[in-house]
Amino acid sequence: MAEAALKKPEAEEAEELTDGFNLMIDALKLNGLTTIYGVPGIPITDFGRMAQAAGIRVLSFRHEQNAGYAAAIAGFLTKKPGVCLTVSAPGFLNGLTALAHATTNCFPMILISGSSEREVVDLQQGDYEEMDQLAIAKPLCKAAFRVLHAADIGIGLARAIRAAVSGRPGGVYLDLPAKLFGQVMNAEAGKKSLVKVIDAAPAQIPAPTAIKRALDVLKGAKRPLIILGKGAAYAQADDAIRSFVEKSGVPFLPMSMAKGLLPDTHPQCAGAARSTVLKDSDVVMLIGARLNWLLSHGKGKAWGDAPKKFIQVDIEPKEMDSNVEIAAPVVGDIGSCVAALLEGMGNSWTKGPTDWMGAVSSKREENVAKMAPRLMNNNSPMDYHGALGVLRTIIKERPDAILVNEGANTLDLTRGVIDMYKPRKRLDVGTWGVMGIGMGQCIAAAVETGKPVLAIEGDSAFGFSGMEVETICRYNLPVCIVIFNNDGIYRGTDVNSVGSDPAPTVFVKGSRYDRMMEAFGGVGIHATTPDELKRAVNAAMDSGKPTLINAAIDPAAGSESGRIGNLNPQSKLKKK
Ligand code: OXT
Ligand code: ADP
Ligand code: MG
Repeated sequence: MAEAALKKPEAEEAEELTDGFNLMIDALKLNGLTTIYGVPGIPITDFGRMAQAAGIRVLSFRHEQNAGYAAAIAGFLTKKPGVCLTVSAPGFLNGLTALAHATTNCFPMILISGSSEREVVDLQQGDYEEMDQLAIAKPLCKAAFRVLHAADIGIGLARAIRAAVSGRPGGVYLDLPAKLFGQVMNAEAGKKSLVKVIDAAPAQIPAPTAIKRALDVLKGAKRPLIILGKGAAYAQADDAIRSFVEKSGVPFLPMSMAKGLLPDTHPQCAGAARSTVLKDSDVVMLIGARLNWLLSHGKGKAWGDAPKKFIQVDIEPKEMDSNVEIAAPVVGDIGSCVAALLEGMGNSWTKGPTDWMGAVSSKREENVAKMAPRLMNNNSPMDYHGALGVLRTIIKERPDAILVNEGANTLDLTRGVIDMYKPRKRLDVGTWGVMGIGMGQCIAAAVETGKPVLAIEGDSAFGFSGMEVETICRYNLPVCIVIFNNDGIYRGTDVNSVGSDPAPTVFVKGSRYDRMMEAFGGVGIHATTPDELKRAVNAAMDSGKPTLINAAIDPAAGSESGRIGNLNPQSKLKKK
């Protein structure tokens, strides 16, 4: 008896052990998830440290929402789930907007949050940061899982990865209670419990009949149009999409984040003839774009009176007929669908009607010519066009740079003015038109691609994530932020006619955002003319140093809600 008791500790010492911390790190690495965006704290502080020590890149933010937006856009850029790591309750909630945003935009992302003890939370006994996080996350994401046993970490992460990237991509929540991290188990058994996800997003091959139907509808068109959405950009089927568009001879309209999939300067690009092609087309083929508010739901004034037939290529069958009848649904992944369409076209496909392409081209040239002189002004204070004129040339000269863009006028005018030349180079507010994606997207774009980043930010938009300039400086990322500072939301000119408080849409006049960057060791510049702006941005892009340029824009230059003023209700009873 005494002998046995003496032997036991020896046997225990000999057993190699692992724990929840290590298993989670091993599971992430096994699946190639080697970057984490997050904010440390109880109960995941040590996890972040250990992950870093194990070779995972851990980017520590100032607010979880920005880390979440970084993870979401990392998912878009890489087709792998972007990982965001937060603490419990408040940190989790801070990350939740980004998780919902990822789901809405069809970006694969996993929000991993530490949580408090189940036994206490479920009895509502007031644990530290008590919250039933799984229940709260569920309606806001594609799937939500909780892992209670260290031996289930491998399966838990595998389920999260598959849910995020297969079919229509989206956000997934993974709940890891504090106790899980410290759970110890046999190292060999732990290793065996890990799962390497094979073929996480299996190809979804379209039915041959669907391909034939789509091509028949396209062939019958007199005024066809192809709309490319960010799903097409996400699919990374760039060559096939380009071949298909060129072989079809059909004008294409890129949605905002699909700009550059084919260059905006491509002869078939109808970006500068948007109203014309929406109104006058008779067959519209959507590739990875939804008929949501951004396309006026496929009906109404924007689409004109002529009857239209829609072809829709999408991985999500339920997307079909969501707003209008889809005459030719093609369900499958875009790579497989476009390859099948190309094959179905054979070698003798007749290009789309040339008179229609000609009409679109002349409308486009007309709009481009109308805008050109406005882009050349060197006014001070700057207007949007003068400032964008120089930034447009900078992107033309540096087509590999990634452009991040948010605001209202700053967003809408940048989208129209700045041509994009390569796929997945334009990142913006996406389906919700959400402000606050800016700095998170800058950080993830720089980290995931290693390319220089130019952010064009409204002063309001920047304020939602501005503190992350410290993060940009801390990691010394090649990010140049240009703030279009017009002293407010849409404009800086509103006045409160009845009291001394400022009007709700205006900020401190003449703010110097450039000094925020200087506070953290980055370069800050105040630019008052397009020439100054050009010099400052070129210097920043050449040096790769974190830079913030405060571009002083005429406070009266913008319009309410940018180009979506029609969605902004105005009271007829308002006191003047
Ligand atoms: O064909 P026509 O003749 O029609 O012409 C079109 C094109 O053919 C032509 N065009 C061109 N011409 C010449 N050359 C070229 N290259 C060219 N390219 C195009 O130009 C026109 C217009 O083309 P476009 O833009 O393609 O077409 P259109 O009709 O605009 O397209 C419709 C849409 C709906 C697809 C498009 O407008 C779109 O994508 N819009 C997105 C809008 C959006 O998402 N906006 C952001 C939200 S606004 C508001 O909600 C804001 N908030 C509230 C808030 C939010 N959002 N989030 C959170 C978390 N909290 C609060 C706030 C606080 S904005 C905001 C801050 C704003 O202030 P800032 O200081 O940041 O910004 P400033 O406004 O600058 O002050
Ligand atoms: P945009 O805002 O650019 O118009 P949306 O976000 O509305 O684009 O639409 C993107 C669409 O692309 C979604 O309906 C989504 O299901 C689809 N999608 C995403 N990835 C793929 C893919 N790999 N294959 C097919 N469809 C995809
Ligand atoms: Mg503004």
